[in-house]
Amino acid sequence: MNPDTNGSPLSTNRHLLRWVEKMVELCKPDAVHWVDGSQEEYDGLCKLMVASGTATKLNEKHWPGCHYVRSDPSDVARVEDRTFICSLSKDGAGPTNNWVDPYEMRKKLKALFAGCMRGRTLYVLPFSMGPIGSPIAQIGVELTDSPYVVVNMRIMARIGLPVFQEIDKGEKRVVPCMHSVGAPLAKGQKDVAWPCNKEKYIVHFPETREIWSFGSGYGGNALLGKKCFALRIASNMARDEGWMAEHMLILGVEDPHGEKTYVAAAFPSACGKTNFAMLIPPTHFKRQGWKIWTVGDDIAWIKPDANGRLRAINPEAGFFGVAPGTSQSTNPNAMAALSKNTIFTNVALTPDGGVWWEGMSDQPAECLDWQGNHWTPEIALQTGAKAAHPNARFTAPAAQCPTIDPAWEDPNGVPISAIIFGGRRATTMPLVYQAFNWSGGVYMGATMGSEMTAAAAGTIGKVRRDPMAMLPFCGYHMGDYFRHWIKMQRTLSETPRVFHVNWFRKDDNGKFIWPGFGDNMRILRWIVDRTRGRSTAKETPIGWQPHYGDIDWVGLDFPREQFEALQKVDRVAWRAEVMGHEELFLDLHDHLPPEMVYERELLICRM
Ligand code: O2Y
Ligand code: MN
Repeated sequence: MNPDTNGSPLSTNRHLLRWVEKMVELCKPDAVHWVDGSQEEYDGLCKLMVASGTATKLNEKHWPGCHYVRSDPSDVARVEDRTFICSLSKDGAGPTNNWVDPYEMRKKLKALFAGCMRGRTLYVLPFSMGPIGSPIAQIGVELTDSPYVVVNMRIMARIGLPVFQEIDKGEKRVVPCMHSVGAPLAKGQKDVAWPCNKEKYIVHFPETREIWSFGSGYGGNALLGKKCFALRIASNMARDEGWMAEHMLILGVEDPHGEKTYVAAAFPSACGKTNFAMLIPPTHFKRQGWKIWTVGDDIAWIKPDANGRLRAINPEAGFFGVAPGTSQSTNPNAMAALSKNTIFTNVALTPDGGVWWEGMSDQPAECLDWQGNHWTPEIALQTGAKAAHPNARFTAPAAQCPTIDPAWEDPNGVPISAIIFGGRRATTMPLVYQAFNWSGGVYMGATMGSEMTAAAAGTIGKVRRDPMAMLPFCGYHMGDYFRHWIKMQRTLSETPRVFHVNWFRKDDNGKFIWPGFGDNMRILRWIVDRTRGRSTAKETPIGWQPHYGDIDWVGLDFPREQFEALQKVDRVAWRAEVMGHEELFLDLHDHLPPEMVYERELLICRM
């Protein structure tokens, strides 16, 4: 049967038309919809999802333009164990990625995708990661049978007609992204609210720059522009073309003279990346004229310009943020961003047609939890049931963030002066220190990590290394990735200064020493001052650290002794730390650049 086409193809690109034809032949959808990206189309798809029971329209008065979706309880997060890098050789993917022979995987995918869209519509969804026409932007086309994916992608990326026009110019390579929830419908079979498949495959073919995702409709598994393209495939492009695809937020610090300094920062998951990207400075700083501007909260594409300076774009157009814990007190900018035109997934639904999640505000007297069950504070006390899933998300347009940087869509990106790495460490790692130089900075990023909080036996307190926060997202061998970082310096006239922060050091009573949130501005200011050569520091075995007097303490009672406890470099603890670095390096040894070994040796000598 020929599928119905809701409107004719919106592109004349022969390669695209032929590929769509081939994939329609394989997946056998009932209809094909070429996505134009218009508001009318978005509204129509939302109505369709409401009618099918996938979405609920929220109370228009309090949540204008917002929708609520519950996923299947088995499909609530990225599935790292089902994520594959199918490079030609196993060695190309390295020991930190799942690898399957690409020939075998293609056979498997062909079988999975055969007829997988029966009873559904295939959406041809063109998207640009980065402002359309930017020399740093890249283009993809996602073929998906999920209207939820289309509406989320409209918030998270630039999509539709202007992207088809860009494709038709034929100047840029298009990354093909196949996606199916893997739940074909037989004739007359009623659909479920969140179709998905027990069997999940999130597959990347780095050499041919292809993505195939089957079985999940959720987040990073399904919105293929995000982790799959902007990190796993883009990291391969970046290595081959001399740029960097990083799991980093980008923010601008404006000083009282109006001078802006942009920094990029990599933190592992659950370390407050979105909050840091939207930081509100303490009152005294605000009075002086310091401002923080948000460029992005998750991914940075960083490229040297003609003068050898690194410039970065945020390839995304929205925030796919974790809802629990987000509130007027922790992140008022995120709350403003998500106040309209937002899609909420797996939060709780209140009786007045609004949403709620743990940490947002006082508990509602009752609501429906993320699985549709009646929830009250009493039930929560008795059973421990959460109203929102811990990985519940809001998909909100970045343009709605009050601190969005005026230059956030500059096609040439913003100049990056500093890179910050961070982790969640109760001990050992000081609040802040600066690497001595670029290769020391690469070592700092390569060895970063967080203490595990999962209750799995024997893992609490153990440090999980997450180099540059890229462990789940680097699309090739991690050792080669470090080599690429080292090599980047050769193309630069000026390297960014590199810093490490740890907001999570605890005292002997297990209490956090540092207040965090807005007070992180004090540390950020020192970082900016160092970058601009305006502040002093003292040399320590691990790098440069601020003196007590180098930090602006106005408005915070933080005695010198407490600061010293926070900044302490404990040589015994650091010896154990360096041994921990060895564990990761052993896995990567045959691809490790010599600089990593030398940096480690130097660190040991200084200890
Ligand atoms: O669970 C998911 O699919 C979302 S993962 C995610 C979303 C936004 C930003 N970062 C992440 C991440 O895992 O790093
Ligand atoms: Mn992320």
